[in-house]
Amino acid sequence: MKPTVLLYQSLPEALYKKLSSFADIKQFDTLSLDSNDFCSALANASGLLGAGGNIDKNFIDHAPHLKAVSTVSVGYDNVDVNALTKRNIKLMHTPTVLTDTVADTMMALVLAVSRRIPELADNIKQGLWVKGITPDWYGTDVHHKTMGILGMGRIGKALAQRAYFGFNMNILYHSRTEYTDVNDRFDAKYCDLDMLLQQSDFVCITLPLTPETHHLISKNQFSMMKPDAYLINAGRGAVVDEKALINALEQKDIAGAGLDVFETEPLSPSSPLLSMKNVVAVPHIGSATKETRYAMAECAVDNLIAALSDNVKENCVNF
Ligand code: 8YV
Repeated sequence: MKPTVLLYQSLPEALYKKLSSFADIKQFDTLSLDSNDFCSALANASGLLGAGGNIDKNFIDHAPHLKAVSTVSVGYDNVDVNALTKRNIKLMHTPTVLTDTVADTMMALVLAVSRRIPELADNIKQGLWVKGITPDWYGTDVHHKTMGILGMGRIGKALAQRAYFGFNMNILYHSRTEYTDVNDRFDAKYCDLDMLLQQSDFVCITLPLTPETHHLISKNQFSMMKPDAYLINAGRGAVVDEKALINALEQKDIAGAGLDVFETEPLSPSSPLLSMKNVVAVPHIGSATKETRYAMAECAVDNLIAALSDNVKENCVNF
């Protein structure tokens, strides 16, 4: 008998077919314990596949037969991993396929905010380009500046590669571990957080959200940054204390921010961040290209099939 899989996002047709040849699929738009249909599907499901939502102990208590959760993401801060582990439920994720795409997004934010691309592109559209440009439209150079990378996992390394080889940047980084290969390849310097904040022109966050990283960047940390430095965040919103960020931008403690992630998503249209010219905010698009989202979905389907067949070779978070 085929296992039952609860799918809570859409899948490209070929991947849906692949999964349905292995499992009976019950599809929903989101995770919703308020719906009876959803709860009865969850009660029978061996596998769960989708992205986001709050997968906590209460949620998995509704899933007595669950054997594997396959998230279409690298991050899993929305999942209570301990609760899954206690129940012997595997958590699968997609750590490798999105690395380059997220690093590209971060570099795009670095350039967009420092060279003021969205702001100045908008000026043309508004008919404001009527003579040669004046210094008030000048941006700030990226090449040969110092990039400080917080978190040196796959994405941190891919960002360092772009910044060092593509833009001749100096690389500082802070992470749990020092990596000699990173030091050697990118002539990078491992340092503590304070030094990174004090010396970087671009402070780039690639960290996951954990109890240790929650609000790691707050009022004190902004006060250590150079007034002409930029904050770039494509890790998780809550690594940064957003109120303190807004305050730092208002007080001109820092020059600007390029943000892909926010404490609450979707970001409220009334957020003060959206009325600041020196903020480039994008709607959590780090991995959102056609190619990478397909690869992530494919990886998640393969992960779930492997986990439900007791054939896991990679991408398992907890076993
Ligand atoms: C996506 C991400 O937003 O993988 C992650 O952890 O943050 C992004 O790639 C996520 O996968 C939602 O689909």
